[in-house]
Amino acid sequence: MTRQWAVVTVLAALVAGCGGGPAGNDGNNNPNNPPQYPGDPGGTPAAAVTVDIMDNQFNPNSVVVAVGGTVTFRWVGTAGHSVTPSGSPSFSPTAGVSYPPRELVVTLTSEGTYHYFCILHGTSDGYGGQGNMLGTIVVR
Ligand SMILES: [Cu+2]
Repeated sequence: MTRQWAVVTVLAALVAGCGGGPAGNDGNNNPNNPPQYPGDPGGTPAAAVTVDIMDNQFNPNSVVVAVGGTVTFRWVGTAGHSVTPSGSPSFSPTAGVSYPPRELVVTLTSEGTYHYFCILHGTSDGYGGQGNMLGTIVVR
């Protein structure tokens, strides 16, 4: 293989990866291949953070808050999106498919790693989803 072809092959692999979400997460309907939630972003826990709900991603998709801190979800995209907890621990309140202008404030009172997704553009533990709207809240 020439060097040129090697470059083309690598670029093609990168482009393919962008369309299908994280590598290894193509089989969203496969319970043996569950969605991969973002990891702990590190850093100092904040008392209050804001997550923008874009078309179609949570930005940032992983945050660290202190115990008793808040996450404010702010709908800024034009499409409908939900904030739906996945697994345990869970949080409340949550939001069904909603449109801007809307904000949802969640207070996290217990340490843990919380996962959530959009029911239209994320996945629920490997079943029936599509896309890549997955988010993580780390409370510590
Ligand atoms: Cu969505």
